[in-house]
Parts: sequence; C-alpha cells; structure tokens
Amino acid sequence: MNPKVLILMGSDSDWAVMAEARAALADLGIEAEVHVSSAHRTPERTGKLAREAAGRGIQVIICGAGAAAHLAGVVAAETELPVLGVPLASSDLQGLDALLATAQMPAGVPVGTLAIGKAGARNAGLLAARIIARADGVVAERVREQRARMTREVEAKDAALQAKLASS
Ligand code: RP5
Repeated sequence: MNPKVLILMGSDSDWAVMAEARAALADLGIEAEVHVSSAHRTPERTGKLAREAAGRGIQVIICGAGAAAHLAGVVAAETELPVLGVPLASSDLQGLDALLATAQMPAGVPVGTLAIGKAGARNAGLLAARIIARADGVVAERVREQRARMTREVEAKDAALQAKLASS
C-alpha cells in the first residue's frame, strides 16, 4: 500500500462520478486512496487530511465536490501539493455552481479545475498521472501507451465509419 494520489469527495453521493478518477489511475497502475471529507461538514478532518498528505507520500490530491464546492480550495490552502478540482452536478444548478466555486480561486492558492462530471473526474486521474510521470519513467511509459491506445481506438472507429459509408 503506497498510494500516490489522494481522492477526496464531499459526500458519498459523489462516488459514482469520482470512481472515474480512481479507474483512470488504476488503468495506469497508480494506487489511489479515497475518502469522504467535506469542507463544510467536516472542516477539521479535511484540513488534517490535506496537511498530512505530503508526509505520507501523496503526490497529487484530487477533490470532487458539488454545490458550493469549496473542498478543492480549502485543501489547496492547507498543502503545497498540486490540487485538482472536479466540479460535480449535484444541485439544481447542474454543476455550474461547483464549477465557479472550484475555478474562481483568489491569486496565490491554485486549484487546477477540470470539467464538470465524469469527463472531469477521468481527466483529473489522467492529469495526476502526467504530473507523477515527470519523475517516474514507468508511469510515463504507461501514459504513452494510454495515448497510443486512444489513437488506435479512434482510427478503428473511423475505419468502421468509412466502411459503412462506402456500403451505403
Ligand atoms: C457537496 O454537497 C457534496 O460534494 C455533494 O456533491 C453535495 C451533496 O451532498 P449530499 O447531500 O448528497 O451528502 O458538499
């Protein structure tokens, strides 16, 4: 057990989306630790998790939260590790509230904000892997393979489309 990524989410109701981040990391052989911790409901616990992360070997923290989503910002205020924020569509505003709350950080406390929802969660995992890859050749090679796989998938889809169009 040597997780390099810490995934935090404001509620267990966020897991269906945030599981994408863990899956993206697992595909690249990167272990992640996952916890529910809320900036508003459990501020002490959230601060402790953020402050202790670097000392435990965590290299990147991913935070997913919805509504007035302050989790990523609060975590970024408590650590020098890179923090990636995933806004989640869990209120009547469909994630626009969380997007603005996560992205609009004041100068000096950076949060790298991804897209709302599953695409953002997956990309947070991939981006965390790329950060880790700068100092880890094995992960860098897996990132290269992942990109090559994606290229092959798109080419196969195009070949299938061309075949369909030719026969129509
Ligand atoms: C946010 O409030 C959480 O991140 C979640 O997206 C949202 C709703 O939480 P629950 O009421 O489902 O626990 O803090």
